[in-house]
Formats: sequence, C-alpha cells, structure tokens
Amino acid sequence: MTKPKLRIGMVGYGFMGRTHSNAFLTAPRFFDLPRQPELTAICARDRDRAEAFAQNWGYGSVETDWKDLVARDDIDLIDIAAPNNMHMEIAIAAAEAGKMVMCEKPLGRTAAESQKMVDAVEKAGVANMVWYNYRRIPAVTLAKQMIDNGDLGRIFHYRAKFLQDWTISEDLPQGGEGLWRLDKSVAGSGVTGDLLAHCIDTAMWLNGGIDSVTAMTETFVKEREHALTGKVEPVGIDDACAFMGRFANGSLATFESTRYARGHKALYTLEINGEHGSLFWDLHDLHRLEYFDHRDDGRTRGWRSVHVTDGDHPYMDKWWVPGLSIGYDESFTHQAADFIMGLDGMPAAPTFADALKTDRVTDAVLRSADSGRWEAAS
Ligand code: SOE
Repeated sequence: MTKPKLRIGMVGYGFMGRTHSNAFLTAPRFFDLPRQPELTAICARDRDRAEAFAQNWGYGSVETDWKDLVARDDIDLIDIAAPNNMHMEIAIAAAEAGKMVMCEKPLGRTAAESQKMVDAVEKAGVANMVWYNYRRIPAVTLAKQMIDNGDLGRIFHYRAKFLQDWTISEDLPQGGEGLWRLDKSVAGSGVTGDLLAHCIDTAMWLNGGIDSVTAMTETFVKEREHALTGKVEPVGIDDACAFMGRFANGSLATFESTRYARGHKALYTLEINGEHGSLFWDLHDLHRLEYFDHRDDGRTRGWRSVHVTDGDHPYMDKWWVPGLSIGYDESFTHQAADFIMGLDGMPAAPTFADALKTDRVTDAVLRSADSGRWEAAS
C-alpha cells in the first residue's frame, strides 16, 4: 500500500540542514512510518549552492525566498534550520499557511519570541516540534525510562555540563557564515541558548520543571571584527555560563557551559543522584549509561557500565545486532521518526510549548547573570 507523503520544505542548508535532511532520508528505511517523508524543496538565498545541496540530498526543487516556500501548496511541513533570528518569522508564516512546523533549537532568541511561535502553531492547530535531539540518544532515553520507573527514587541532584573550545581565538570574527552563533543579534545569546538550552531541555524532560535560577556569565573576548561590516564591534554573547537552580520536585541543579574549555569539542555530560542510585551519561561515550544502585548486594555493589545497544533498549531494535553502535546523527533520525509517528496519535515532544519552557529558563539565567539575584524561571 502506498503511504501518504509528508512533503518537506527545508529552510537552511548548514550543519543543521544536513542533520535534518539525513534524518528524513534515513527514518523511513529503519522505522515503519505512517507517512513517507519526501524532500520536496530546499530554500536558501544562494541559488547555486542550494541547487548543489538539492542534488546531493535529493531535494526535488529549490527556492531562494522562504516566503515562496511557505506559499507553495505542495509542501506539508516547513522545517527551519536557518539561523535563530529567522525562526520566529518563518514559523509564524508557516503556521498561518497551515503547514506543520519543525524548528531547530533554540525555538526563539527569547521566550517572548517563542511565545509568539507557540501562539501561532496553537491557533493554527498544526503539528510542531523542536529539534532537541539529545533526548533521543538511546542511553538518555533509557535514563528517562528508569527515572519514570522510580529506579532512582527521590531525586536530590541534577548536574550537567556542555563544554566546547572553538571560540578561544581572538581573531575569530563574529557574524557571517558559520559564525552567526557569535553575533548576539542573530543568535540571541551565546552558550546559554546554544548549549545550555540542550542541557535544560534534557533536564526538564528527565526531572521536571525548574522553578528558579541564579547565574553568572562571562564574555572573555569583548570585541571582535564583524564579518559582515568589517568593523571591530563589541561582543554581546555570553562565552561561558554557570548556574544553579531549584527544580519543582525539590532537587538541586548545577549547570555549566563554555566555549573556552581547551580540549573539549562537545563534552555534554549529565548526572542524576537519587535516593536509591545515580545515573551518569557522557556524549563522548554515548552508548554508555553508568548506573549505581545502592540496593545491590553490598559485597558487589558498584557502578555498572550499561552498554545501551541491546534490542530491548530504546530504539535499538531498529538498528544493528546487539553490541554495534549508532551515533549522533541517529538521534535526529529518531526524532524525525517520532515526529512522523506522532502525527496520527500522541504528538511527539518537545513541542513548541515544551521548548518555550526551556527558553523561559534561559531567559531567567541571563536575567540573573545581569541582576546578580535569584530569578523565577517558570
Ligand atoms: C555549537 O557548536 C553546536 O553545534 C550547537 O549549535 C548544537 O546545538 C550542539 O548540539 C553542538 O554544538
């Protein structure tokens, strides 16, 4: 039987345009989906490069203005993989045109932008999702199942870090291709919206809402040449951020992120300590879930290193035989598959409304870094 198509219009062909395209191509080959994704059109300003991208990934056509893409009646889903300053306008227009909308994280540059996007998709009643991909690494999904199952009991502590080192050079310009994450007007914030947003999304999924935060940020390089103007301009983003918080369930949070941790490229780690046990996960060893269960026999009690590749682990029955690995890209594939499966049943998370909660926390973190006070985060 031929499946109904899900005709995708992708905006953006950078790093995220590639991860999303790969996810839509791969998902139907490994998951039995109720609709068949079709890469119908790619949209980017540079026609030649968009055409090369279309050819490489199998897009059927090219647009150079996202408004033309949104106006097309042969597109069901607009997927936004463009820089953050474009998310809101495209998402609202897409929702108003009755399209489903997927958006790269963070949803908006601020919670105020994200709120407008939530209002638009809810008013239009269209399916929506934000690409917080790390939830769908099998070891992280297993952690969620264990926490929901009560395996850790009452939770006392949650701590997460996301460390990188790619902006240390003072010669790196801000703005322009590949470097818009350094330009506050485009990105909205630095590591807080770019990296801590991932940590916060996972944390709230695993451990519930965050009520209040107190934070510090630093911008180590205060001025950089702007790639678009050629002038040296003040840097507005936070290069590093650390914050403490209180979850609604009474547990305590500590989070840290920086792009100035020499030697770390994408070190995302999280640890949860509960009454019965603890869990630890590290993106650099993404199949491992370290688990300590205090209820084990005292003579052999210790940290277990669970290799999350068995058929009864989340998602893993769709892949290879036990023991063989999948990676970063498959977290996007899982997300695409879950989104499509959710279209005819329970919508898959995180929806725009879920991602708005993350943006409320990141806003509160940045507010607190300015005010020096605890700030409400929900
Ligand atoms: C920044 O370097 C970045 O690419 C983020 O934008 C992604 O969201 C993160 O997953 C990896 O790091």
